[in-house]
Amino acid sequence: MNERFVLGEDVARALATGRPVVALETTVVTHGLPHPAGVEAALALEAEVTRAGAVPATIGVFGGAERVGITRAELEALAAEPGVSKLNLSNFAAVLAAGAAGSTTVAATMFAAHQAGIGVFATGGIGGVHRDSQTSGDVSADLTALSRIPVAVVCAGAKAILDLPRTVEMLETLGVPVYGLGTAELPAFYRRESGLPVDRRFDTIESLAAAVRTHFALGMGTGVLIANPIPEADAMPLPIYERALAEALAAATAEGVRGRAVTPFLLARMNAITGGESVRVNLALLRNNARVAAELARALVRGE
Ligand code: PSU
Ligand code: MN
Repeated sequence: MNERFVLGEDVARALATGRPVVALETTVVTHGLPHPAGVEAALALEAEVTRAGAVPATIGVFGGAERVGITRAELEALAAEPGVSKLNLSNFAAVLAAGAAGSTTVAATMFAAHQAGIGVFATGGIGGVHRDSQTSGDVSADLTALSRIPVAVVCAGAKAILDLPRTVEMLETLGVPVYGLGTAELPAFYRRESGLPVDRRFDTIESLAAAVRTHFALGMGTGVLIANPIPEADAMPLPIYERALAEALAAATAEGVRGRAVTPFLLARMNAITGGESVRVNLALLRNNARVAAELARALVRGE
C-alpha cells in the first residue's frame, strides 16, 4: 500500500476485523445516470449494503490516489467534477498519475476492490460485446477484468443494449462462471429474461456462496458473475423496452457514437425515450444487487 492507494476509515476497519465489505462503482454515478440521480443512487446503494449488514466501499480516483471507500462529500465532488474520466483498465494509470478525477467502471472497480482485498462487488449491468462489434471491435474491458480479477460481481445481467448471445459466449471462452440467483436465464438488465442460459442456477445465498468460495479456493483466477434478475414488479414493460431499445440503438448508429461514449449515450437515450422509466428501473435493480451482494459477502465471511 502507498499514497496512491487510500482506504476509507470504515472500510479499513471492516477489512481489518474480517467484516463483510461490498465494493460499489462510480461510473454509474457520473456517466450511467443523469445528475443528480447518480449521487442519490450511490447513497441509496450504500444504505442498502449497510442495512443488509455489510460495509459499503464506493470507489473513485482523484487527487492522485485510488480511493476505496469515499465519503459522501468526496462522492458529491466527483459527481460534480466537469469532464471526469470514465476509467477502465487502459486509462486508469494515466488519469491517476495526472492527479485528475476518474469514476470507476466495472473493470476498474474490480481492479481496485481486489487490491483492497474485497471479494464482492455490486453493479447494475456489466459491459460486454456490443451489437456492432464485428465492425467496431467494441468489447467492454469489463470482460477482460472478469477474465483476470477474482472478484464476485453481482449484476442484473449485461445491459440489453449489448449483443447478449456473444457476451455469454465470450464469458464462457474467458472462463468466467455465470451463476443465476433464482433464475436459470441471464437477465437482460431492464427485464428478467434473455432466453440465454446461465452456467448454474442457485436458489439460496448459502449455496451460491459455496460455489463462489470454491471457485476462489480452487484458484481459478477469474471473476464470477452473479446474475440477479430485477424483481418482476420493477421490470420494464416489454413494449416500452423494445421500442426504446430500437430507437436508442438507431440513434447511436445515426450519430456515429463510438468508444467509451457508446454506453453512456445509449443509457441517456433510453432515459429520454422512456420518460425516466429506464432510470427508475436502473435504480431498482441497483438496489436489489446491493442487497444481494451484502448477503453474499456475509455468507462468505461466515463460511471462512
Ligand atoms: N451499469 C449501469 N449503468 C452504467 C454502467 C453499468 O447500470 O452506467 C457502466 C459500468 O460502469 C460499466 C460500464 O462497467 O457502464 C461499461 O462501459 P463500456 O461498455 O464502455 O465498457
Ligand atoms: Mn466499449
